[in-house]
Amino acid sequence: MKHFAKISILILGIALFSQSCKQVDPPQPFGATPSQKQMDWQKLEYYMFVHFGPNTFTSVEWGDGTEDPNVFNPTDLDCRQWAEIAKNAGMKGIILTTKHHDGFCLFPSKYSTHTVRESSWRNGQGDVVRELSDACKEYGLKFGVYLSPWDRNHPAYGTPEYNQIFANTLEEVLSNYGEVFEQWLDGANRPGPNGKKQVYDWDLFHQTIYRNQPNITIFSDVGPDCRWMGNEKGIAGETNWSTLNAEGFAPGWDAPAAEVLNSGDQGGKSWIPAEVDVSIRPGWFYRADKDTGVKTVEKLMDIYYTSVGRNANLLLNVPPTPSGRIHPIDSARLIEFRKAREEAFSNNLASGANAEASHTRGNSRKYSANNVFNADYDSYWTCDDDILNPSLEVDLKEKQSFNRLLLQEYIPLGQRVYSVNVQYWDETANTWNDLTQATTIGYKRILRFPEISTQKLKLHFESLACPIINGVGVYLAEK
Ligand code: FUL
Repeated sequence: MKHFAKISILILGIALFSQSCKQVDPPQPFGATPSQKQMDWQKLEYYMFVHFGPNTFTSVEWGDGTEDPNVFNPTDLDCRQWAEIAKNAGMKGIILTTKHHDGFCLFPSKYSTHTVRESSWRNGQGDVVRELSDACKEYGLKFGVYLSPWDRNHPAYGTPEYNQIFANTLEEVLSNYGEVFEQWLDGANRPGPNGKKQVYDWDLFHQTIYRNQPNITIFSDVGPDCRWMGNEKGIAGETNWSTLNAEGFAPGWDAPAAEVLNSGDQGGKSWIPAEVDVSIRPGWFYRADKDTGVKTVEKLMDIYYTSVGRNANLLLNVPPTPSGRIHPIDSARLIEFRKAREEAFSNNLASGANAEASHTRGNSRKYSANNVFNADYDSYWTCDDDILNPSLEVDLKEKQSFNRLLLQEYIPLGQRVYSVNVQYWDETANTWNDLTQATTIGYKRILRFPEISTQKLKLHFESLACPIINGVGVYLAEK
């Protein structure tokens, strides 16, 4: 009999082992999903915006296109300094205003008479786009371009001819300076110098952009590749879907309401993730009288939590001074901001934790709960297709004090979770108590709450399709 029991246990063991090793198919993608280039873009998380041009010298936000090109005269332009600062700040790239609403081109465009060529700066031989794109290559940074379709200088603005002129200008910038990771298309559209409003040919613009840079991400109010998130304060929606119903909408006046852009559309037809654009200073362009208005590190951390911490990329504007260099106040602040992020997120208190899930897909080890702790982006915990409300218990192995919880959904298979409720274990009362809750997760979600000491957490998910979680981190950030 004893012998028989041993054999039975062995058979059971083998059965369980082979069950856990058997090939269980991953979940099918759910709804709209990111392309590979959108995934690459999302992983950049944080990069620099640079507003630079005649406005830097005239102290206005919107030049009207009548400014003398000679006002543009940086005495000590140093794009390598911008790149070095961006690199040291932990940023992954730089997007430059190559042509703002005043129409002035920071490169010698063939399609305009309002450019660096018409200025006496470097005897009309200068090219800021060349210098910055070279500096980005040297420092291993991505290079992106902003070009305003709205042009307050160009005489053809407001006529059908302008569309081709703008497409030609895009082509110039996108074919002469190497790889461009993002094309920033500003939706602003007001009457031009002749009082006429332009009807933009977005299809022509998009075709031109993709023809020259097949891997580029196009930003506008409504994508097609990433979207504006509805304000310039750095605050993405607490609910933030990377999906949007963009059909029938266009950038500018025809864009969806700001609140819609802020939260995206649950179940939206297209994958159009949010990008948060915000300035480190009160305006987009440098003004000496705003040197005291550079955002504090606390404010920048807040913005980090409401952008990267809410499933959006952060595009932080750092405008150079009329000398052509970034002000020391701004660069010092960027380093403090980097240190604050490192201080908060360098020590993951869940790195050696153990997780138990209420459900695991096919009971397969391939989808086991502990996958949420490893660094491999493509390994995750998930459940069978019909499980929409599973829970995950995290055992930190010992009591830990913390005040941040970082969650990541495996978005290559779509954004699914619409609610997560977090409880902590109260060992004295022997109960699970509510700690915090959130709606969407997406690529990355960081939850903030008052410091708590506990050994165990329980996460309850509610999801449109079986949730797929590839990251859980627990941190203690300075208050
Ligand atoms: C807006 C522009 O009008 C501002 O000047 C700035 O460039 C900002 C990033 O986009 O639409």
